[in-house]
Amino acid sequence: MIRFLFVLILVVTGASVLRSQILQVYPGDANNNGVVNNVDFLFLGLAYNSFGPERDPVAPNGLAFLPQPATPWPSQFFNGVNFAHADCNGDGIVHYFYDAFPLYVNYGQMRPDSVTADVFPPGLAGVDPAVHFDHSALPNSLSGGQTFSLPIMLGDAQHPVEDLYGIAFSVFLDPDYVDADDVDFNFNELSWANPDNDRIFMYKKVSNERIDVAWVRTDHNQRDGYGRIGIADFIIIIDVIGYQQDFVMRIDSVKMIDKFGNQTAVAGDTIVVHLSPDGQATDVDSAHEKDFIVRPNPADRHLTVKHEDIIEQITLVNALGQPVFQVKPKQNSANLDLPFLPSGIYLLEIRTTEGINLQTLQIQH
Ligand SMILES: [Ca+2]
Ligand SMILES: [Ca+2]
Repeated sequence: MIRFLFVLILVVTGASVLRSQILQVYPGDANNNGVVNNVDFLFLGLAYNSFGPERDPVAPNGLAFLPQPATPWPSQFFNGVNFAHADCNGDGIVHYFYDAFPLYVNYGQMRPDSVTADVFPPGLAGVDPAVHFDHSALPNSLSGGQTFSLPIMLGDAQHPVEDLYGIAFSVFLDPDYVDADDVDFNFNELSWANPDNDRIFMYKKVSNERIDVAWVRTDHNQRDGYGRIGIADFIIIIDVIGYQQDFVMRIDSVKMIDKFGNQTAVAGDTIVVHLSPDGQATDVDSAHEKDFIVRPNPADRHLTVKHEDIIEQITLVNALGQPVFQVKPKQNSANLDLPFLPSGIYLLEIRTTEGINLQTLQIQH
């Protein structure tokens, strides 16, 4: 009986060793945590130019997000994950495009059995370095259809970064004002972080409100410094005509790594973008530019107008210049029930004790 048990243990142990010699690679999940995202792109950089056994080159659906049998490579990441997982296309080398492509195609895929969430250590603004937009590059005000570019900065003189190898972060947008499909990121420029073009980058629209970004070096050398590393281009949605409100963009979910994969806390950013009304509607009394609220815009049958001064009269004028609606609230705010008006652009005149404000209003049913 004792001998039988001993043999059984040997058999079980031997089987587990055999099993461990074959890995199951999900193409794109370079860090093998069960989900494909911008953190995996950082792992491409960590394993860049490494070689190992290729997978079955003629396997059907070889790039699909399915378990693809793979022979382990000689190297592994700091967390014990084998480099074979970073060979997303299975050709035996980790390099750009061919391995980034399956990552891009399978982006957001999750393994049904197990997902271990990636860690994004929260940085503290003013204490840790931050990845942030260059706020000084933002125009004072923007209007519908206008493009603007914001440099992407990492660290500053007070909070420089040390041992930068790669960084992943997400940009959160307001889909009422910015179309995520029209946002571009560019990290091609030479900088303190990229003096030699030994870097790769990606960005991917995750939703109308979120774009994931990753930037990572490829030469296994890390950098110290601070300042500009790239630039982002945005365009204000043309339909915001008539809006006169601020909106916010954020950088969040930040993960910076050194060349070994150790992470450093890096803060994100919040930037407020100021919108101006379109050219037809200029403020008669510019001193009161920001002192009133009109919402919603576009409106259907209901409208709320608030002003810091007492509103004497509100008049809605159609595109022909004809008044189509008028009230005299004599107070700071008014909830209006509008008559049925054809969809289109109207001009709202808000007359207060202190002056007149004009605002375009879109009626939409
Ligand atoms: Ca992953
Ligand atoms: Ca490859």
